[in-house]
Amino acid sequence: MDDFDLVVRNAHVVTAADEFDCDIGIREGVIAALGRDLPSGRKEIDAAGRYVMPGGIDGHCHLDQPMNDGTKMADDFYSGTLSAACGGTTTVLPFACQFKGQSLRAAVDDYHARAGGKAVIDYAFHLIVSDPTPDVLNRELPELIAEGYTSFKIYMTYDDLKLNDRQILETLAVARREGAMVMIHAENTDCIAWLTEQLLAAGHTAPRFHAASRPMLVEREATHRAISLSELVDVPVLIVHVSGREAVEQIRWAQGRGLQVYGETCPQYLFLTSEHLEGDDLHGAKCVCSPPPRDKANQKVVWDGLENGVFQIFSSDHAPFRFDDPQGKKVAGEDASFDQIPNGIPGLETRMALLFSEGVLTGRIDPQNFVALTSTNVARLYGLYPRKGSIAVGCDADIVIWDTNVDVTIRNEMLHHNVDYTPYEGMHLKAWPGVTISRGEVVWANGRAQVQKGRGRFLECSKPLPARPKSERKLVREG
Ligand code: DUC
Ligand code: ZN
Ligand code: ZN
Repeated sequence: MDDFDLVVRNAHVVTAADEFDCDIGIREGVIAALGRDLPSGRKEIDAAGRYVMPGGIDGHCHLDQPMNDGTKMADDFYSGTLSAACGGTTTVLPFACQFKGQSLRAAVDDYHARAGGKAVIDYAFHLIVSDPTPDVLNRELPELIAEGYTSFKIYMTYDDLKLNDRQILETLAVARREGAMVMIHAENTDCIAWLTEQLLAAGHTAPRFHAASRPMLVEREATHRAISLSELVDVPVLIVHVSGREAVEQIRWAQGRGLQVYGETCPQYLFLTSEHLEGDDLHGAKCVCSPPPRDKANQKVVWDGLENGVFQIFSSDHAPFRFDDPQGKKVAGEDASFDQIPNGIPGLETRMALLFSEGVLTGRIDPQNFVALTSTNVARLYGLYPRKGSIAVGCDADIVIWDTNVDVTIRNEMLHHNVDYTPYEGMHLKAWPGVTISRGEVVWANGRAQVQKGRGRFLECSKPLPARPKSERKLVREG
């Protein structure tokens, strides 16, 4: 009789804090022992010489999110989570999005129906609050937070989603009282509308003008305002998908003043620039996302922010729209103007390898920081720690074993998403996840997915400690 279901032998384990060599013994999906020369497992994997890290947690992705503009997301919970697993991610947090006029509860129920029976790795939901009526703020949101939906996103732009400053204050106050983490999409909506009008009137309709309609000033102003509103309410906030210097400066300024302002960035701000939107045909639409990618100098600023602690998390912001598809990037036809192109790019499967290859292997990001940015901090910020986000006794056995002696050229056909392109086509990487283990089950190995549809479990999130205002923090341990 074996002691373990699975033993990962000779692992070079990296966590957000440590680096050590050991065997990992897994029983019933949980890490049961770390040690040298552990007894046998029913199944064994020899990881000699390889980095073994906590599975990635993608804290920002969009899967099968209902749309009301004629578009349809290309990935549902099956293709999206399959793609994530093949890229070394073992937990995803997509968004249950409230339409204006809809109850939050209805959005959550609908989203469960979309996820159930499909996901191949574990998942939790963020909420998107777009209609903060008194009933939503006083009843629905507190009830949902208590049930394990402990983070939500609010938007400062998009007519269908945006909140005004008064609504933001009221929503932040609920987050403070109830202990939820608030993610903010910070772009000034009126500036974007005004610039868009000017550009279209001048006949500037090509995809590249998407970037011109959302310059960094627009992000800077909204980021500053979001920070100010959160300071007024005395509640932590997380600024998502930060694109470059101007927003980084605002976040660093706030952090320097002791405010609890967290930052997220994404691969598109390290590896793409606004030049990827160029061309007079629609091809630039493939890289239309918001905020838009900036320039090379800003890529450096974002790399610096990952190194020096401005950013706590690195997420894909996977928002999958097919290019050659009337429900995707071409929803408004071949001659669409930039403002009619759905915003978002795919990236669930490439997120981890891009940062490992171009960050860790180049020495820009140390291995512990890589784990923090891609897994541990995500778990902490969204109430999944310590079940997720580490390699320690008692954690779910969510593990990625890295291949680092490889030469991978990214091709869309090798990816498992349902999108007909990747923005990273042709990039050469020196690392790729060799094995992904989700709750003790191998879901990706030897270049093959081994997944059972629907095996992924919904995760209720606890109230995250980083969402608690410093003024209210007290650590209590009973017993
Ligand atoms: N914001 C996101 O978070 N994702 C896709 C598009 C957007 O504007
Ligand atoms: Zn956003
Ligand atoms: Zn997003």
